Amino acid sequence: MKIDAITIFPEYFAPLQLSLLGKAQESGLLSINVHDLRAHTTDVHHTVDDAPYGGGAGMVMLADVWGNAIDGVLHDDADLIILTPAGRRFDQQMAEELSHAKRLIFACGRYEGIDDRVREHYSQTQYADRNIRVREVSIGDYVLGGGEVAAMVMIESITRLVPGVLGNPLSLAEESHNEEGYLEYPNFTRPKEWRGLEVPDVLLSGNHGAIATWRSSQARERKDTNSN
Ligand code: 6GU
Repeated sequence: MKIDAITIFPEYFAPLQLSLLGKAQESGLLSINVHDLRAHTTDVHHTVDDAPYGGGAGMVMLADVWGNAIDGVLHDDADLIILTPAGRRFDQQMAEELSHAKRLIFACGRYEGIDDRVREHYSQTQYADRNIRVREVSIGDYVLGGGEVAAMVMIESITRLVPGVLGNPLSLAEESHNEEGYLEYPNFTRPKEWRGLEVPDVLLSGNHGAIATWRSSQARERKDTNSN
């Protein structure tokens, strides 16, 4: 999988070099390239935004600068993801879908977002015919300062589903097993007693049927407790 991210703050993406994602890039399983939007500005001040037509608060990012930046990384068979709090909510199902993609391009908007003609332009049939699909995505119902952190959340959750990226594929199988609405059960490790709190007896019983039953009832209870 090849990932490009376009941003005015490339430094935000430094953590992607750590841990399993860093290893997956070293092994060639994954390539992640971060691009500075300002490299595509056309004036001496490196302007990336301007006041909105029609008035109102904040600034809007320039279509021309974004168009130049996106054209620089665009390939056939790509998903162009525009990060905006007004987008479709990201979830595990979208992560699973995007984990099969060949190329992902993340456009990280700041301020009041990107001129809407960018979305409109890359949604045209000439791009659809090249199997380029545009989507606006949000990671949840709260407002961030920009799309960078949202893109990183998506990159981490998508890439760990790419075969070979996660250390232990068994935990993936168990996760998908739990996808139909069950949150995971509580886990315990040594010691058997900690600050007066004991590990549930059933987990020490060696009775795998009883353990499975206990875990599924605990997962259900946890889901109820933590539901909004
Ligand atoms: Cl993708 N961008 C911003 N600015 N805020 C968000 C978001 C994205 N997703 C949730 N909140």
